[in-house]
Amino acid sequence: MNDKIIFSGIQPSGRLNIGNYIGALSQWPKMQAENNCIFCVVDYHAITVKQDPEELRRRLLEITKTYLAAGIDPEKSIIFRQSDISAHTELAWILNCAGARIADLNKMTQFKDKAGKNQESVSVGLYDYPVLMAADILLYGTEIVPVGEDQKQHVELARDIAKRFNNDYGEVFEIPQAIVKTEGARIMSLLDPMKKMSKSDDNQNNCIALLDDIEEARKKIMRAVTDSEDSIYFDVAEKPALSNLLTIYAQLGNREIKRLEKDYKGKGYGEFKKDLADVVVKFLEDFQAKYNSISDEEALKVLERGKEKAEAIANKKLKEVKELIGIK
Ligand code: ATP
Ligand code: LTN
Repeated sequence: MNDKIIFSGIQPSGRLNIGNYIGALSQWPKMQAENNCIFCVVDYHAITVKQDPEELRRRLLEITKTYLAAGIDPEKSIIFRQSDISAHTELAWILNCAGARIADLNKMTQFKDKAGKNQESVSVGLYDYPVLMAADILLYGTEIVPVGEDQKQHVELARDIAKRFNNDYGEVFEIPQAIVKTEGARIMSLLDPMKKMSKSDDNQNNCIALLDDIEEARKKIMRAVTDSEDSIYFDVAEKPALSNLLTIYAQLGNREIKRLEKDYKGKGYGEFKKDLADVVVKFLEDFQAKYNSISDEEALKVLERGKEKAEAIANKKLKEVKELIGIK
C-alpha cells in the first residue's frame, strides 16, 4: 500500500490500553513512510458521554504524547485535535441532513452496547457519533481507515453516507475503506473474555493501560482469567480467555501464535502467564521510556502545526460541499 490518504483517530475518553494499541495504534507508524497519514485526537467524540473538563484537557496531551511515543512522526504525518477545526462539526451537521439516515444509525451496534437499556436517556450526540466520524473521514479525501474491529461498521456507514451524498449532489467525496488487522483487532477484557477491553471500563482490572504502573500490570496479567483445561492452544470458541492472552503475547512479543503453541506444549497456565507478564512489562517499559521523554510543550507544538496543515485541507473540502448544497 502506498500513496494513499490514511485517517484515523482515538477519543480522549480514558487511558489508552493495550487493546487500543494492538488493534489500532500499532498499525499507524508502519503506514506513514509511504502514505499521507492524518491522525486525530477526537475530543468532540469523547464528550458524547460526560467527561470531567480538566481530565479531558489533560488527556488531550496524554493521547498526543502516546501517538508520538508509538512512533508517529510529525514530520511525516499530521497529528491534530478535532475540536481545533470547526469544519468537522459543520460537515457533521450537513451530513446529518444530507446523507445520514435514521434507519442506518439504528443498526449501529456500538450505540446499542453503550446505551444499553438507557437508550432514551443517553445524549443525542452518542446516537449521532458515527455521523461526526464520517465527517472526520470524508473531509480529507480519506481512502484507508485503520481501526479495530468494533469501528468497521462505522466506516461502512461513512461509505454509505459518502455514496448517497455523491449521488444526490455530485461527486465530492472519496469512498473510504476500513483496514482491520487479521490478528488482534479485538482484544478482550482480562476478566471477561466475552467483553471488549475498553478504556472507559469502570473496572480497570479488565485492561492494561499503556501508562499503568509496571508491577500493577504484572499483577493484572497474573490475575487474568483462563479457561478450565490447563493446556495451551488457540481456540476462540473453546478457550476464549487463553486465546486472548495468546494474542496479546504474540502481538506485544512479536511471536507467532503457532510458535507459542509449540513452545508451551506440555506446560501449564502458571508458567505461560509468568512469561506473558514479562513480555507485557518489557513492552510497557520501552513505551513509557519514550512517552516520558516527550514534554507537554512539544505535544502542544505538534498539535498547533497539525492544525494548520489539516485545516487547509478540511476547509477546502467543506467549501466544495457547501457550494454543492447551496449554502454559500
Ligand atoms: P471507549 O471505551 O471510550 O469507547 P475504546 O477503548 O473502545 O474507548 P476507542 O477510542 O473507541 O477506544 O478506540 C480507539 C481505537 O482502538 C479504535 O480503532 C478501536 O477500534 C480500537 N480498539 C478499541 N478497543 C479495542 C480492543 N479491545 N481491541 C482492539 N482494538 C480496539
Ligand atoms: N469512533 C472511533 C474514533 C474515531 C475515528 C474517527 C476513527 C472518530 N473519528 C475517524 C477513525 C476515523 C473510535 O475508535 N471510537
